[in-house]
Amino acid sequence: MKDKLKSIMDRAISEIASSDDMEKLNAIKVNILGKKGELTDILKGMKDVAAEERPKVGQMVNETRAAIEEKLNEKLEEMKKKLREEQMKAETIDVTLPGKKSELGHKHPNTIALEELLRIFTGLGYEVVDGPEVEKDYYNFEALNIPANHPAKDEQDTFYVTNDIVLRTQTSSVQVHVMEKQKPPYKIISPGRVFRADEVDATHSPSFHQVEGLVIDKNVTFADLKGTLAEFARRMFGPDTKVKFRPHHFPFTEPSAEMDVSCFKCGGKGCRFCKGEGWIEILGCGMVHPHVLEMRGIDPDEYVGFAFGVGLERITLLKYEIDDMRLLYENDVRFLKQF
Ligand code: 2NM
Repeated sequence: MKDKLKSIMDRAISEIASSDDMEKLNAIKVNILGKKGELTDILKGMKDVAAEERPKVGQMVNETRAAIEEKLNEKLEEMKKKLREEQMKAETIDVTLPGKKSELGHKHPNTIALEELLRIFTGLGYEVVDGPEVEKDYYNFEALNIPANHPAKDEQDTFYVTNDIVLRTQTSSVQVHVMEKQKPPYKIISPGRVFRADEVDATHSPSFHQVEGLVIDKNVTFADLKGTLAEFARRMFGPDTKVKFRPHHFPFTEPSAEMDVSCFKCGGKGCRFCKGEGWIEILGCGMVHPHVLEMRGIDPDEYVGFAFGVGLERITLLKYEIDDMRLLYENDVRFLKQF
């Protein structure tokens, strides 16, 4: 019996020593210590052992079992340690490597200019409103006193969706909606995308942005228009900016004017930037045409007002001294990063 136990023990030790993975180790455990294992067989054969010998044999079997279990555990720990070490090696992180920077986006120059413009007008008490880019012909043209035969309505100039639906050519259409839904007084500003059937070049694009303002109240005068737009010019282009109004024609305003600002590069002396003029054209404006008010059921003898329209891209190009509008739409990050 003693010999048999010793031979099991020796074989177990050599098998454990030579096994190189956990599965083999487990197989050894099952074969020797398991329910049908060799050591268990010996315990089952105890009934053939003389009664006085049984405690001694039992003790020997238990000691062998304990010794083999210890060897198995030692080997298992060794394997686990080796595995952990290999894993650690594979997962080493070089904390001295430079980190990966994620690219941070920022505002488009048009957005920066728009936000500045809106800050100025909301500061003057204007409310920002928007409306649909696809409009009924009526809201884009007729309600603004633009007659059916007006050249702006030509298919060469306007994108038609159907006969009486257009891509808006100006955001004044938004103001028609406001005048339709709410009673005066109004003091609103409507920024947004507009569309005109233009070929792309340095100063034109079929889609660009406008900001239009409208003030309607009792006793509003042309002096209010001049004061407001002069203040806007000073806040947008610098405190020394001067303004000049030139007579113009718009169907929706009477009288109408275009406003120039003194060149903020040369202060009005004339330079390359203002093409020697000393002045830069900035916006169109005027007193809202009585017919526009009448169409909305607003009595032109009681209410008067002024309106203006600014091309956002024009402001952006001037502000950042960009000489080609196409740069604003190409989304070249090298360009956009500069602002
Ligand atoms: C401009 C120039 C002058 C304008 C007119 C109106 C409305 F709705 F009151 F009729 N909104 N905007 C207007 C006036 C727009 O853009 C160059």
